[in-house]
Amino acid sequence: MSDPQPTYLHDYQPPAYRVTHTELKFDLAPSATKVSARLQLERNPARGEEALPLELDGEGLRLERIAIDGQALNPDEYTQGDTGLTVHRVPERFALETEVVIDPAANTALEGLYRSGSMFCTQCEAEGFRRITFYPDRPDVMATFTTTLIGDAEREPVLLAGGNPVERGELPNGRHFVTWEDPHPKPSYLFALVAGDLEKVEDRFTTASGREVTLQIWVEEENLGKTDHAMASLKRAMRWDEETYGREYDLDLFMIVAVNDFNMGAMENKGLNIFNSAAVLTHPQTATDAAFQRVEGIVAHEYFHNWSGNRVTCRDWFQLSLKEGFTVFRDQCFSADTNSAPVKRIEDVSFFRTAQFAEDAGPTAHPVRPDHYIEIGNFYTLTIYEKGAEVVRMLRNLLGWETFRRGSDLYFARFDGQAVTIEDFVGCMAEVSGQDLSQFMRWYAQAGTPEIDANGHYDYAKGEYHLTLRQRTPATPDQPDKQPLHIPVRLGLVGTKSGRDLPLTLDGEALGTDAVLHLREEEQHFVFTDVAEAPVPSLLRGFSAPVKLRFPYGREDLAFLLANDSDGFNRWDAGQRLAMLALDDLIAAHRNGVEKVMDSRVIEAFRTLLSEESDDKAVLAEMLTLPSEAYIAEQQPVVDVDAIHAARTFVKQGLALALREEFLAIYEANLSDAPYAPEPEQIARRSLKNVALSYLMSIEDEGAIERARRQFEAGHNMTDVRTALTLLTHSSRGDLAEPALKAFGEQWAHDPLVMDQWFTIQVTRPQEDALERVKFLMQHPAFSLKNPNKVRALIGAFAGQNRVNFHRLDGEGYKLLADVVIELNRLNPEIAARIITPLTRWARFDETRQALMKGELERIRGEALSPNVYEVVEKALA
Ligand code: B3K
Ligand code: ZN
Repeated sequence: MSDPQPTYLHDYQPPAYRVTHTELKFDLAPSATKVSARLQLERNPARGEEALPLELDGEGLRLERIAIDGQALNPDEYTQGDTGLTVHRVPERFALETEVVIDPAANTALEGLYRSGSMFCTQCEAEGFRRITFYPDRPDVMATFTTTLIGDAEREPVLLAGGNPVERGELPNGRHFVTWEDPHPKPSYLFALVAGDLEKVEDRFTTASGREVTLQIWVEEENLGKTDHAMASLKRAMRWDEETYGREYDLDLFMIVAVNDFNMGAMENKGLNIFNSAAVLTHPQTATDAAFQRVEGIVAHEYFHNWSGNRVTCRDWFQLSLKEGFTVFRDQCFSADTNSAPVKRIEDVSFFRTAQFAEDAGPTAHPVRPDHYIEIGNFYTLTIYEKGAEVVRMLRNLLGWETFRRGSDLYFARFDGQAVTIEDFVGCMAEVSGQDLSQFMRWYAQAGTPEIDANGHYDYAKGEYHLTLRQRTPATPDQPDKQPLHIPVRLGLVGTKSGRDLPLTLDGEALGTDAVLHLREEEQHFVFTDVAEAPVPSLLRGFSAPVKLRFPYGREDLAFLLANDSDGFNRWDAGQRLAMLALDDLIAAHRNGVEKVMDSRVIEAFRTLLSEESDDKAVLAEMLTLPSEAYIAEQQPVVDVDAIHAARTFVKQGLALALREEFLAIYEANLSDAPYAPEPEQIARRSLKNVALSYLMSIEDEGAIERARRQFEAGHNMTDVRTALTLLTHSSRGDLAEPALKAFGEQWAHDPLVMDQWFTIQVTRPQEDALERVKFLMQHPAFSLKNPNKVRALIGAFAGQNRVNFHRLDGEGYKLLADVVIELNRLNPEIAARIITPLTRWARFDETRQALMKGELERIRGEALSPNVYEVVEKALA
């Protein structure tokens, strides 16, 4: 087998043929489904006058018949290879008919048509449709679809596809059929079907212009009681998109289906969204607050794609962030509007700075718009999604909401029904605003996290504050030299006497108390005049750009900002920076074998937080949460997992010992018997209470252990139960944890989503037996390597969240992950190429661990690899 070859953006050419209509018929059978296709094709003038051969993608298809305009082709009229089929000569306009047979039951990659339990379902993005039939499987070929599904009336009473059902009927031998028509031209990646024994929950939505839309959520019968929240979220999202972006739904029917085996969270197929059951099903007894919020966000995200993705789609897969970055930005704003906006921003940024920064610093770093790939399935990344969303957020901030909205309106109006590029999107924003966004476009082309070094001083005599900003983006693979970016830096100057934001005057212009500086050069100086008192600068407010900003803050400065900054996000960030300074000292102490001493300023800062009556409990809970081990690791030149774990534990225990009474009071004050609701106010109380409990449990305070035990046994809701069970399991009190785990495992043996949590709780414990537990649990009847949720819950959680045990010095953690990758490379390459991530970050560790990790990567490289794993491993070992 030759090495897989990259595809390059600069090689893009329009398709030689367009499909105007696609007619599909599926005769469903688990191991031999017959797919008959009839495509109306015509030469594409955009490609030129020449009569080119017809190239179709197709993988793993057994061809039974091929005909043009009713005339079967002779074997010498076409060539079939591993990845497709070429018809040498075709007319200018013609109908192509094919019949192929595929094997859904053998499809463990979960791309194309596959089985999930007893259901049939599809996943076509990015290139799954070619595993269903021969087709120009690229997003710039858009056609209307008519789909007929034939199934067994008893086994598959429900037959769904995108669009509207137009015909149904009985057939001989207990078979039946349904025909669906989708009037909106769509690319093949948005095709979907589902067949099986499903039940539905139905609701209605009337659009702003009066269209009556039927909303359906299809699930297996036992999950009928778990759809309320998803349905409510869907309706809120539909209304929000009308009110915020002026976007209405465009079919009479919108369906969501929950499936248990799914590679991602969900998929925005036109009219028929297919969801990982974990991203749609909720119940107070089985799902945590975080899961409720995740469901709300994903339901909204997929719905929003109906415009940003489906009506206007991507010309090619290099433009993936055109739909994903914009849609993530839209779902973030929706969640911010629906819940607590400051907390949403803190959560998003906290995750972003941990995980996307790490991606940018690793061997798979790539720009928001990559210029080449081997396997597009590897590019559904934090950079494309989350950094893409940050770039759109910067545009919104640069233009202001009103102008941004006009740009969005123009984009949707001008490109409706088309497959377009990132230039088209940014071009609309430039056009409506009159701004020159050419330098801004570098955000799409340049990989890596820009770093800003900021310095400032106050000139008492002149009443001036001088600020210098210097930017630099470190080299990333394939991109040694970087150009300066256009970086919006939002800031305020907080007066040290008044504790208030001071008025900002720059070059004689009054800017209010909160302004945006435009950093475009490598280095720029800003002189603020009429500054009446010495300030502490509050920089990069709201995380106004996805960069690392360094400023030589002293601990007093940070404690001051934590208490006084008017920007909620920066108050939180000041607390994180303060904790980081203390953690850095403790990490050094641990490494040098010096006695650790708790920084009293951190204790005092926390005491102040705990003593103030906070009106925003959710923000307080975030402020009380220490930076995660993963985030701390990101800040270290060489990651020492043991020192980080020890330092963080030490700070947590130090705070718990010093503030025991305060944490106890918070815990007690936020207990509640109110019936569970996933509402911001309740969620805030629970998270505050549970943060307090986790501090108290870090010192295994007897009262706290008793409270955790009671909280578990009360079984009020999954948020509380899971927190209590996690704290017990991660403590040294095996006598309490083991019976609790056993009871929980037995109680929920029937519920795969709860069992996922049961796996994660156990394999993330810091005790030394964690790795043995992983191995043991991999044999559990509820575990399967074929199910991506199980792989994530057990293997992903261990390798990603249990840092001390995954990085064991005997290399057993690495070996276990490599074994799983090798197995998954055969079963499900997309998941294999994701789960391998922690091993690819070897360069961040000490030499011993580097050698062990590289050794495992080499072992993987010795296998016959899928293009997915091949691409990642080659980059990791380059
Ligand atoms: N667009 C899908 C991605 C699925 C791709 C998997 N290979 C999910 C989403 O972003 O909404
Ligand atoms: Zn998406």
